Amino acid sequence: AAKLSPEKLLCQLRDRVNVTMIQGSDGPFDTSEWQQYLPGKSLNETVGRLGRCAVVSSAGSLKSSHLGQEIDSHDAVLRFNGAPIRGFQEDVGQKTTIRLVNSQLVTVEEQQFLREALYNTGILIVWDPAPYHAEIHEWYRKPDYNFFESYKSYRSIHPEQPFYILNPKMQWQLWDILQENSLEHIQPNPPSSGMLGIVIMMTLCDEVDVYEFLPSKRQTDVCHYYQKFHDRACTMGAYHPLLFEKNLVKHINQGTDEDIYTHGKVTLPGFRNVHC
Ligand code: NCC
Repeated sequence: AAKLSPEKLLCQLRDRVNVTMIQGSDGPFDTSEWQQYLPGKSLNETVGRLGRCAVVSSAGSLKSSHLGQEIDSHDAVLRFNGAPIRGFQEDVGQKTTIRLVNSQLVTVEEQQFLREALYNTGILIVWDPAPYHAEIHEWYRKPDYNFFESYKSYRSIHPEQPFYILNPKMQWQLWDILQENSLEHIQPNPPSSGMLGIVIMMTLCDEVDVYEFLPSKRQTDVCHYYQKFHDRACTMGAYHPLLFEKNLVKHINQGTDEDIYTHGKVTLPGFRNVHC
């Protein structure tokens, strides 16, 4: 497969990756029971039009980065899973507009998820690794993690907090583009939360700065900025096609290599500003 130019690749992402949240009109969620749980407003209505946005990876290389102020200067900030703020503001900032969590966290770590104050700020979005190009009905019958009951519990405890379920079609539309633009065969596992979050923000914002997804000079085997755990697979990928995601993001970066090296920063256009 020949690699597309950055401009063409951006057009493919804009036109083929359909970023939507599950709505009450989507079967099998079109029941009166589900109507009580799914948010009434769309994500677009909830966030409004966003200008400059930041996506903060959870990488260990954020430690001692002093990027907090720069990150908080954005109109909106997206974070992942259980990535904390308290005690790390200097490096990762304190604003959280959206938190994207995987279904494993919501299910396996349900008690923490329901209790920890960390999750009560901003808009929550959960995603689940659905079978390849499965219809919503098929996915609903066999999700990777059955997070639906935990989702309902959370909604009952925090009915005012917007909490969306990502339409699972998006991950495979994105995966297809990753595969088409890679020379190697990619295992059919869904993209990481990081890559999904980047594309979600590209649909909502005019411009997206991504921090420490492409590692800076601080690159380390320490998995997360908030833990002492070492594992190179966190940065390079094992289950998720992380290396391919990072190559693609590098290809469409509109910022400088210097910004990557010093700040781990990549700048991407929002899809509104992509003209095909
Ligand atoms: O680690 P995780 O990811 O929560 O990180 C969020 C995103 O940041 C980017 N990242 C992270 C670490 C690193 N050294 N380099 C990076 O680039 C990645 O883009 C990553 O997606 C996930 O994607 O949802 C993941 O979730 C964890 C875990 O489930 C959650 O943290 C909840 O505890 C997965 N780890 C395990 O299952 C052990 C991880 O594989 C993927």
